[in-house]
Amino acid sequence: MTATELLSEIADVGRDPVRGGWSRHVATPAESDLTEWFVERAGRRGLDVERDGNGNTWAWWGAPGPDAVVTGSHLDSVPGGGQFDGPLGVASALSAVDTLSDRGFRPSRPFAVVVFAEEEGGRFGLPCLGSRLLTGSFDADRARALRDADGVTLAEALTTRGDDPARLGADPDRLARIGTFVELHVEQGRALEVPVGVGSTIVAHGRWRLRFTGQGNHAGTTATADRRDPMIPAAETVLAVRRAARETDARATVGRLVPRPGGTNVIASTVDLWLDVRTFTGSPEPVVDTVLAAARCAARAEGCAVESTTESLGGAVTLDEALAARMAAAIPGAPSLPTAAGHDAGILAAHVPSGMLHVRNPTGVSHAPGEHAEDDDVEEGVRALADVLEELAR
Ligand code: HGY
Ligand code: MN
Ligand code: MN
Ligand code: MN
Repeated sequence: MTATELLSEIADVGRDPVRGGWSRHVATPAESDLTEWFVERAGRRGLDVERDGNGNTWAWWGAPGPDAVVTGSHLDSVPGGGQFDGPLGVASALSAVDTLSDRGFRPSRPFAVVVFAEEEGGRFGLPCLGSRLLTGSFDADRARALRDADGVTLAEALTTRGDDPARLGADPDRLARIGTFVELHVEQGRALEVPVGVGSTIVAHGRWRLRFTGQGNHAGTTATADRRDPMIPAAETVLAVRRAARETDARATVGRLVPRPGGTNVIASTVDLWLDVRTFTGSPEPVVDTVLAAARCAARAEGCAVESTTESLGGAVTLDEALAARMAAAIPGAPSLPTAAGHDAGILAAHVPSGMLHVRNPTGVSHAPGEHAEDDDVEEGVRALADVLEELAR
């Protein structure tokens, strides 16, 4: 099957019936319709499927074993996300297996297609959760206690699914099996002038949550002078984020702001604000320090309190240069491409030689319905991935 056909199946299965669009909030790492779709599609190709203790799904072409060539991506998305971020890598991996089979190729070393769990952190708030747990770069006890928007912990979600939360955590044997990892991903930005680019670097990334606490009260009967309205320092902080980004090369975003209780005629008691910061050079922390100083100042001025929790999601990553050179040699004319998006390849890169292929996105839009890749470029990406995988697994 072509990757385009597989993508349209994923879109049908993963369409969000309530919110519409492609936001396929996967109850991660619990089972979901999309995981079942992948298991069925992999099974049709004679791949042996297994789920690891961290919710990642592995489809082996032949017996699992050491020095495996592994390719894949993720099937979860962000609210209102695009159709390609994640699914393009999974669909292209399955289609590349078809292409290699049609060529009469059989891998001479272990070979797997992997779907990592909760790459966007859309449910439990930590991106690349499945690959971080696999590699031991996030503590399993902290992971079990992560809560979704309804207050359900990851441990509860797993138990409900019939999975065992005790299985979460570093999986050194499984990690040691991976010889090389390659993730094909839709371009997130608009730099490519040819169908396929070879990933070079991944930005440093951090997330912070700020909670402003004031005094809930009546919107009409509370005089302005008597208010301790947490929405005010929150609003000041959103503007401080933009100022801090302008003064550096950082990309800083407030995409989520949650007042509680959330009544139109109610002065909020608390306002939660989530901050996402990426930097190409250095780390995000100095930018966040500037924002936190502004937030504390604004909170004091309004008579509110502010507390912050942080999750440094890792420094900038340089993908394996020897692998990138091998990939570029297999794809004539493919330029090298940095990315400002986080990826499972960036997590694995600290442990195994990891590489990325990016497929041109003419709109440059990502994490929104406008995200796009032309069919011809998608097929070009599959051909490139198949050529790279054949080179690595022969
Ligand atoms: O957030 C990111 O950069 C990625 O798309 N998960
Ligand atoms: Mn994404
Ligand atoms: Mn992605
Ligand atoms: Mn990714």
